[in-house]
Amino acid sequence: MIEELDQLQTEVLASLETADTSDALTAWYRETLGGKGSVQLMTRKIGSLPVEERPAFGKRVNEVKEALQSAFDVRQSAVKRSEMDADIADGGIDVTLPGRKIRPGGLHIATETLREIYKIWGDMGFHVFRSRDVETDHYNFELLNIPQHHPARDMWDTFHTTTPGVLLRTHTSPGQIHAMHQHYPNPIRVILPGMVYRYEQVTARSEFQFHQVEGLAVGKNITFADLKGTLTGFAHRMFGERPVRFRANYFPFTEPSAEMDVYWGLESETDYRITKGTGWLEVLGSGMVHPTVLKNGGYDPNEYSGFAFGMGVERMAMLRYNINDIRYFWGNDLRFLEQF
Ligand code: FA5
Repeated sequence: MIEELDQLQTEVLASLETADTSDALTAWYRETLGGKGSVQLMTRKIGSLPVEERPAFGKRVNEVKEALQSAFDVRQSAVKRSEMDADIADGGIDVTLPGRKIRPGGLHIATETLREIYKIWGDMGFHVFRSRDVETDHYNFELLNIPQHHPARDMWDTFHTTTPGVLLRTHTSPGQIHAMHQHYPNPIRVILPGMVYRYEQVTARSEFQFHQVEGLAVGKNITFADLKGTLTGFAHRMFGERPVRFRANYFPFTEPSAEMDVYWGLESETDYRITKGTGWLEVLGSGMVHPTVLKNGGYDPNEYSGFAFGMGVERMAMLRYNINDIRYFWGNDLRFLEQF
């Protein structure tokens, strides 16, 4: 059988030498190395060989395939070159025509905003901690003090996978627990960026997938004043002189909790729509890390405290660049994307 294979190799190599056009080469490839080509058919004969002869035959088949492939590559580039030379000699290529314009790519507006956010937090001593998009119910909810059937689960409409207990994270907060497990017992100052997914109605201000940047600071004697001061400092660098305000709120994993709004304005009908008639756009949720969450992360709440926040990146970009509909971000319309 090996002799048959060697003979086949000699024959097809000889026929390769006679293939002198791209079409002939394509046909040669189909008839030899292609799915139903002669070499492939030979390979199938392995089943009819005695078991002890199969390894040697298999090895030889692979050698033949490699040799034929490299002979083909060499032949193909020679044929292409001679076809091109012939084309030029024929005057078929007009080298005086202007070249095709290269359209340089650019960073997506969400990526640019994320980088801006990293820079500001980096300057304040926070480093980036990556956490996963596909999470377990345990991390996304339970360790964050949201047990099964807790009414607060309604705050996050969830995409579940077909594996029970596995879901697409609804927020970046499960990363808090991963960060605590990894850093214990050291103080923590991290931001956790990433895409989050929610089974919710798409509107001018809400998408079903969007970026969040979570923040987490854990240490001794961290207070609510630290939270307010740090987030206000961030907002001033991000949005300049726009006023910010904190509103008391509820999150199961922080106590007390607050949302931060940035002033958007209330002049046009769009302003009314986007700010629900208040003039303010909510950009983040925050609060002091709940003692139960600290404990779940391995930190003793009698000794440590911390603050956390989760901000919507597209909402930040809307404020910075005056974009009045969040759906533009992932609509992939170049007329929008090219403006940034
Ligand atoms: C949360 O997701 C909490 N995990 C935030 C948090 C973290 C609170 C740590 C306390 C401590 P919320 O669902 O409000 O909270 O979302 C946070 C931010 O994401 C919002 O302020 C908003 O800026 C943005 N956001 C929320 N839903 C959407 C949406 N559908 N489309 C775009 N941005 C959204």
